[in-house]
Amino acid sequence: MRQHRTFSRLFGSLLLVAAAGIAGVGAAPGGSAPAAAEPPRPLGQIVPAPARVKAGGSPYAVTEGTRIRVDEDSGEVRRIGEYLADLLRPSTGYALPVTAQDGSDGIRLRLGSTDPSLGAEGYRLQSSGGSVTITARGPAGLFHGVQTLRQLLPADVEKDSVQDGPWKVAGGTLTDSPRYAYRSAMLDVSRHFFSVDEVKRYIDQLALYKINTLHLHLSDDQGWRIAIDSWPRLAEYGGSTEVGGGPGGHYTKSDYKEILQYAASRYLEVVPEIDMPGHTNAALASYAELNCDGVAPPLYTGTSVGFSSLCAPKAVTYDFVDDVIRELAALTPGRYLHIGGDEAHSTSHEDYVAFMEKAQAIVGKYGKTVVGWHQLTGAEPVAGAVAQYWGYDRTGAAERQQVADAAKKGTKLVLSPADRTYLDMKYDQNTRLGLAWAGYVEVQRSYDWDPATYLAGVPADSVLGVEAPLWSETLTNSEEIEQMAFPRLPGVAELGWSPAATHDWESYKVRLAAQGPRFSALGINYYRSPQVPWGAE
Ligand code: TNX
Repeated sequence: MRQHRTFSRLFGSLLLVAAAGIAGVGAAPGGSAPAAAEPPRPLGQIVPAPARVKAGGSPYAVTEGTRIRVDEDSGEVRRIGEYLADLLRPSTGYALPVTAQDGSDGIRLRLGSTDPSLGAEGYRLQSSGGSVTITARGPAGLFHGVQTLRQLLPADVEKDSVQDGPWKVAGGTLTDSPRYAYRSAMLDVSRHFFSVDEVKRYIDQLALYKINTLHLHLSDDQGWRIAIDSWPRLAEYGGSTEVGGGPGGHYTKSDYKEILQYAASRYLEVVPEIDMPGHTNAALASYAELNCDGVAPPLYTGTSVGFSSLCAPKAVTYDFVDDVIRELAALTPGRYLHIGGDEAHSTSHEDYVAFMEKAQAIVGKYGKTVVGWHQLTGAEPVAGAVAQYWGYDRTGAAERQQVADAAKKGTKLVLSPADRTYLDMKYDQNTRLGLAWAGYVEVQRSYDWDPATYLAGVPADSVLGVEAPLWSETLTNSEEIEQMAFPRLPGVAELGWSPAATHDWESYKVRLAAQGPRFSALGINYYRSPQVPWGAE
């Protein structure tokens, strides 16, 4: 069985490589040859790997005369057209007018594909001498197709000043749709606070790799980061510091809406997390009545976990949870609300089970679907709940079994194994930032696993998708976020998007290397892992 799987995987990826016409073609990132002499990037050379590629025909060139043609009856398609124009104008220096006028030339964005296999997020990109046409069933598909088009153009296209070009896209057809519906990245804004602009910058980076979910870890021991009108001290006092004693901060409701709107414009759904009943020192410090002994502890700026707990037996605890969830649910258009539930080491098992039962009911009452860390499976997950697995190679068999049993009973899983997808784990012993409790996680280790078979006993269709969490005990700004997220994040994005048959480290590392000049052009501070054959830049 195992042999068979390996064989079919390998065979699948050979097929893909052959179909893409990229066999034997190495990346040529940032070579010293003049750009004009370089052939366009082969059609399959993108991250995440596309589902199907048929290379051939003449390339398309974006020129001074190129127009971006959008369906006239959709404001959303026009907005995607404008987004694409904004991406391409600074580096090409071309006007690139966005027009609803029909025509067979230019870059054409069209809704109304009748191919059901594309689903809500898939697209088809056809490129030839006269035009590039992206078709999809819905706007999210068009948006993902635009990300593909971006990657098919030379990396210089990402720069914010006029570059030489030429701006060619290889000829052929690419038909693409995601393996998993839930492709997520988490940002911990509690341990260190990140500004709205820093979050937006990360959202743009996630969108490039077709991530469609942003999980915001909005509360923890070290800081409460979202304004709640009925409990104002949570943000005002509980948000007033962070790890190391810095000033912290919080999002006002309008800041939060601005993040949501920006994420939505990049087709990401925001999943807000209020971590409970543990990881709650910021709340406990803000309101004495939330503590079992009625005494508020001081604010906390260290990095220990597991010492705080809401008071499960007290009625006021559920008034608090109800108010917070009600206000957050009203602000959040997405389907999900994450209630944490991890590392509740200061809550008895009995209290934990009782608390999670009540908290889940409150989430349901406000019309949202519960997401919880996988410890939720040690209580009673409600029907429809999603558990996020964050175990690692040393996670015990009993704990894994509990997760598998819950999956068999209908709990869906998002996989974020700490020794694979935790972007805050150090790459190796020389990594300056990050933690190492789950071991070192180099680029190959974070990419080389299969979500469908990772947890024994879990039905394949229980897996909703994958997430790459970024905890911020050691991270204070975008430069540090990027050093840890890049280049591992694109690998997790590929696990979420690309068919299993494309999975192959040897070819992935070449495609990843080709992203290096793009990271640089975007100003992304990435880790130059020795496992990846980066070219000279
Ligand atoms: C474990 S993962 C935690 C976080 C820490 C993280 C650091 C999880 C659900 N809990 O509280 O920030 O490790 O890697």
